[in-house]
Amino acid sequence: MKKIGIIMGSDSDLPIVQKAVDTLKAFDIPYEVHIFSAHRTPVEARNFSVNARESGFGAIICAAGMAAHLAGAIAANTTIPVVGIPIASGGLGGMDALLSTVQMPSGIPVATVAVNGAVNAALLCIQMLSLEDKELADKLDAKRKADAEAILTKDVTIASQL
Ligand code: RP5
Repeated sequence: MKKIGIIMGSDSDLPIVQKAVDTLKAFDIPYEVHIFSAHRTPVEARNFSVNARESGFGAIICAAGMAAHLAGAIAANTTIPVVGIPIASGGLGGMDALLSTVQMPSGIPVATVAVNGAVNAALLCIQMLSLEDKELADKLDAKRKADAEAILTKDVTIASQL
C-alpha cells in the first residue's frame, strides 16, 4: 500500500494534525510525519515534494496556518494528490490560512478541507487509496455505517429526554 505524507508548518500545528494521524492509524495506513515550512525550511519542503512519488507516497497532507503556502509549495513540485488543512493560528481565526491554501492557480490543485479539518483530510486520502483496495473500501463503508448508527442512537436518546 502507498503511504501518506503528513507535513505541518510548525510543531504548534500538531494538536490538530494529531487527528489526521489518529485517523490514518485507525485504518492501518502507513504514514510519515514531518515539519517542513514553505518559508522557514523551503529547501527541505521542496526536496520532500520532488521525491515524494518515488518514495512511495500516494498523497500528501499539508497543514499550515497564517500565510499558509505549504500545501501550494508542495503541490508545485509533485503531481501526486495534495490535501491542504488550513490551521486556525494567529489572529484571524484561520480565514488567512483557508484563503492561502484554497486559492490555488489553475494547473496546481490543492484539495482543501475545512479550517482544522484534519479528520476529513485523512479520510480523503484513505478514500483515494481505497480506489485500488477493496478491503479498505469495506472499512470505509463500515465506518460510515457506525457513524450513522451512533447518531441514530443519540437521536433516540435526545427524543426521549427532551
Ligand atoms: C505557520 O505559522 C505554521 O503552520 C503555524 O500554523 C503558524 C505559526 O507557527 P509558529 O510561530 O507557532 O511556529 O507557518
